[in-house]
Amino acid sequence: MTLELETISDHTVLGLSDNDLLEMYRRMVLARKLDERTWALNRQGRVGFVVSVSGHEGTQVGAAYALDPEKDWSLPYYRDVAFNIGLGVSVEDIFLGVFAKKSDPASGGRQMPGHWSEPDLNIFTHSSAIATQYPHAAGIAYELKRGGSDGIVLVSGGEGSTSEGDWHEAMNFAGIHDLPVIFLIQNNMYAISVPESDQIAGQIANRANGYGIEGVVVDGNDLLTVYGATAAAIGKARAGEGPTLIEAKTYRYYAHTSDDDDKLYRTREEVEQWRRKDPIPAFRRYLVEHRLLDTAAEEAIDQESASTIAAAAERAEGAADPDDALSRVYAAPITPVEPVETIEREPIGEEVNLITAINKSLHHVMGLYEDTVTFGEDVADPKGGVFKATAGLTDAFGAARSFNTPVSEALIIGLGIGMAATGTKAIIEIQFADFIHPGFDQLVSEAARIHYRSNGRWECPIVVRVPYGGGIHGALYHSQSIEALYAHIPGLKVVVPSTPSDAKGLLLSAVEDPDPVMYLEPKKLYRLATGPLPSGDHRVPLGKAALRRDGADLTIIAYGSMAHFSIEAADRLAEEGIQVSVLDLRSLKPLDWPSINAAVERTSKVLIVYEDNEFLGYGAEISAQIMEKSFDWLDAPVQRYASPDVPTFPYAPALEQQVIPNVEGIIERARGLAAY
Ligand SMILES: Cc1ncc(C[n+]2csc(CCOP(=O)(O)OP(=O)(O)O)c2C)c(N)n1
Repeated sequence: MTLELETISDHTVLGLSDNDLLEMYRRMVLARKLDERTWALNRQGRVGFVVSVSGHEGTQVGAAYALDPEKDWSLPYYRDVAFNIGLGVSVEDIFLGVFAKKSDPASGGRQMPGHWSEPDLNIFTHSSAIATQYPHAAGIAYELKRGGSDGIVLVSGGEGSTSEGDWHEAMNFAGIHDLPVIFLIQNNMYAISVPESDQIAGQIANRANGYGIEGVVVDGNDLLTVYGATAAAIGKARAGEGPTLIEAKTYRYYAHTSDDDDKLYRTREEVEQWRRKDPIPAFRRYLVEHRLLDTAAEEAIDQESASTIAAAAERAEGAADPDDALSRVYAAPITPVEPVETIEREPIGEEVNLITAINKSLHHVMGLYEDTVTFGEDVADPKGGVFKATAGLTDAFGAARSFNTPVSEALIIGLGIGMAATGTKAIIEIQFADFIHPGFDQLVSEAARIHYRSNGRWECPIVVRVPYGGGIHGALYHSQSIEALYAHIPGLKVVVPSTPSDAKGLLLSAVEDPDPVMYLEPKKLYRLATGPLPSGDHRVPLGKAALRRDGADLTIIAYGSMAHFSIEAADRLAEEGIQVSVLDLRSLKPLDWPSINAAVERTSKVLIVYEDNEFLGYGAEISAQIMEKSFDWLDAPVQRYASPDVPTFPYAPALEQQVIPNVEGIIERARGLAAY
């Protein structure tokens, strides 16, 4: 149900003391003066970029005042200057961000100003991508609820953000699970230049109804009303009664940012009209009427704010500039040093196929670490995943640790990111690689960048399991190879097991790693690849290739199902007297360069086999590195055998066979290379 909340005209009903009111007023004044100072610095050319808060102070100070940063979490958006002041972020820390200084606690100068983050106050880092914060909020709220905390989450954004899928997916999930989360939408009627009429059909708060959530509309310029609505929503969430959507109607007085010219899309009359509803004079009048503020007290607050700002800006401007753009890409950087030059011995263990190994390894790792959860589409029992990878996990560990999600890939990955912020390790399942694309933004713009963009203050340890690849007649949408897209991204690690023992070893290492790891499962091998599954805590280090065959004539570099086929090809070539090494990469990022280099030095000829499209595929990178770094050892050009430039893979068996690399093709190319 949507409620239009009445303006609150008496603070005593809210349980606020006189001091509370004065403190709220002080925070609004501080935020306004900080904004004005930042604009002035921008015009003087001393700071690069301003995201203005002026006009939103009533909403932001009111909402923040209702939170308890000791146990509550906040996910602000870029305009939330006053909200952050309200949470306890110091003016100096804000200026360190504005001046992009090394000691900027939010990002060390790596992000634009206004990209808030403060682990000590439970303020989670955010990006510039509109609406990506909502699934994170849902993930944090899920963990607070699962852990039995009475902490709640407040996530904030503009009205434009409610047009993004991430917002709807998070609202839906919050509604399904009755999560303790408040969606605060600051509706200032413009998303840059786009007016509300081009953005939203109907009313934002009404959208809550569709998700089983209560929606309320408040006058965002009325501090007490916003405080009252937020406090009520928080009380409800703490009592386990679920989420609330608060739509606060407000206005920004300046352009969207210092790069915008609002005269193009708003009249000065309109701005003036809204300035007459300015939350600061309105609240000042309230305080004066209630004899809480006189001229002397007002001037004292003005002066105190001005001097706080002047001193903070001066100190921040004089602080050291950042000088290190290269560190903290990974929480645990891995640089392989020792090459593998001997065939990896098969471990001892029960003989299983790849999918059974993955299933048993998930059971093992979730038993080992209580802070793990797994979720995705169809993951929960009784189905246990469309490939049965997660079968039995709900029964073994409970519905809170192994659960189904809606069909919402951005949400699925975003939930994991939010959970990671609370210290929980999500082992996410994406049903098919072909359907990960809606989650691309969450992986690339969020998970991969969280450590870097927070200058190392947050980690994002998630494992994203993804069945990928062809050879199973899955056609165009159940066959894709996605490794090159993700291995390209700094901050992500990408692994591909091709044997049951590696499936376990890489899973355990991925779960124990503090960075986001994409764990690609070659689904062609689910039943085809069999081998021993070691018992106990078997680990395969990330960034270490395996030599599967040793031969002096040439090396095939492959991974996933193509490693499997390359071994078969090598066995057959041996019968013809051609001795082939097969290097199974296992880790695509980090890449085991020393082992590749050693293989080049041993055999001087290299064929790279991968089933993705050849053009700009993963093999192109290996080939380029060999040419650049090991050219002198080569006796022949490095060759690639991969899929041609067509969408992978057409359905009819005859069509798929025409495109996907196969054993005969490997043999043919290896023969040619050996004879070169
Ligand atoms: C996903 C995405 N698309 C586009 C942009 C560019 N952009 C930055 S701010 C903005 C408008 C956002 O408006 P709104 O959510 O209403 O917040 P406001 O700035 O008005 O407070 C756009 C389109 C972006 N940052 N992210």
